[in-house]
Amino acid sequence: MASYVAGDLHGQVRILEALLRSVRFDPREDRLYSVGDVIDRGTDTGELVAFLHEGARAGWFSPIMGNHEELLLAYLKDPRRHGADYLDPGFGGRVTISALERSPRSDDLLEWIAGWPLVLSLDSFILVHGALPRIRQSIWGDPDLCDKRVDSETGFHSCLWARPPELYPSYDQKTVISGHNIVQEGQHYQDGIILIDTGGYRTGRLTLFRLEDRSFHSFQGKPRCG
Ligand SMILES: [Mn+2]
Repeated sequence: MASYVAGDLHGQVRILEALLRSVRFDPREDRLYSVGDVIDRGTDTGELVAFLHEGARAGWFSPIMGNHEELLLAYLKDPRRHGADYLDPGFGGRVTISALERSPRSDDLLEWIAGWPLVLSLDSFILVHGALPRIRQSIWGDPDLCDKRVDSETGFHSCLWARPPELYPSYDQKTVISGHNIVQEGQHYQDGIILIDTGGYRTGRLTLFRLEDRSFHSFQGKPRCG
């Protein structure tokens, strides 16, 4: 059995399938985690979400929330307030909205996405989309702060939107695995922090990190974007 963490997928279901084949992923034994930003940008977002929803039901897939999922949910609650940001071509929300409009199961899918946790703590690893919020006056982050540190105007969680240099290792010595900030190759960004978003929606390159032997696995495909 092996456990893999995928970087930001943004609808790139074809590249994910090829990557899973290349590591001989076996859904009967192996596990796949996502660090969020499953949706938006990619024209196959609807197909990817349906595939992963099946995976969650079958027990081989576990996601956490990304800033794209957070803005989607905010947009659906208040389209007038968040429409300009979410539907901006640079953010890429339109493909997700049209996929939801076409899906007979959109209510199920949205309920599922709304339940994704902000952070996931495993034995030796912590998954968070952007970064752990910093414990004040320290160099450490704390997963328990993820649901507490919110932007006072938007209510958005800082752990989903953080950019360098605001990335902090966890005080409990677990290795933090994040997406959101694009790197050329999956890498040890600094002690205790691993970054695995290789910008697949524009580079065509998706990356997995295997927990058991701390190895990186990438596949170079062709992105399909809206
Ligand atoms: Mn992101």
